[in-house]
Amino acid sequence: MKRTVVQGDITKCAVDAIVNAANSSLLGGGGVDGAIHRAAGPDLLAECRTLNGCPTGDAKLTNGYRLPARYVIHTVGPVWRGGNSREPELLARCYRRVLEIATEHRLTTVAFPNISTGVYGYPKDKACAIALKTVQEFGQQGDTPVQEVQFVCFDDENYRLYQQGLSENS
Ligand code: AR6
Repeated sequence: MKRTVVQGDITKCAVDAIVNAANSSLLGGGGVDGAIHRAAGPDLLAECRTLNGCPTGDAKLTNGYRLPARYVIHTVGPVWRGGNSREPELLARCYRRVLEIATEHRLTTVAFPNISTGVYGYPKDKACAIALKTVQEFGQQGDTPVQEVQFVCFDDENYRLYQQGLSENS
């Protein structure tokens, strides 16, 4: 499985699925969640209303509607509470659950934002290390149709961290 880093707006990514850093209501919010709902249009919210929310560390798939991506996989990252509230485990679970769902749907390309590193306050360096490691380990387990995972970094700090992390360990 190839891992790549790009800087930019995830709503522009023409991949099989983009990942949304949502909250447990799945009914929209700010940050990347707001951007995805604005770009996808109101049908996305209508489908999200049928899902009955999503627990932290889990994920659910919808259509992409007006997005260039075919699907959106909504996941709910942990709120950073200092690091002793199972945040690392829950963040890793988000990445794994998304890739399990992508695998079930036979998807080939998936683009992730930097889950939990905005409003939810997860330290960017720690979140980056978990994202890279969890995706790498999933790929090594074999048996997935997912060929490429893109880490879509919006801010410069995340972009730097992911470039550095991938160059050190690829
Ligand atoms: N494309 C890619 N990344 C983006 C974009 C974009 N268009 N916009 C922001 N980011 P956040 P969280 C980056 O706050 O921390 C929402 O209100 C941003 O730079 O969107 O998981 C939800 O409804 C940051 O690195 O998500 C939840 O209530 C990353 O996306 C809550 O925020 C994540 O920042 C979730 O908080």
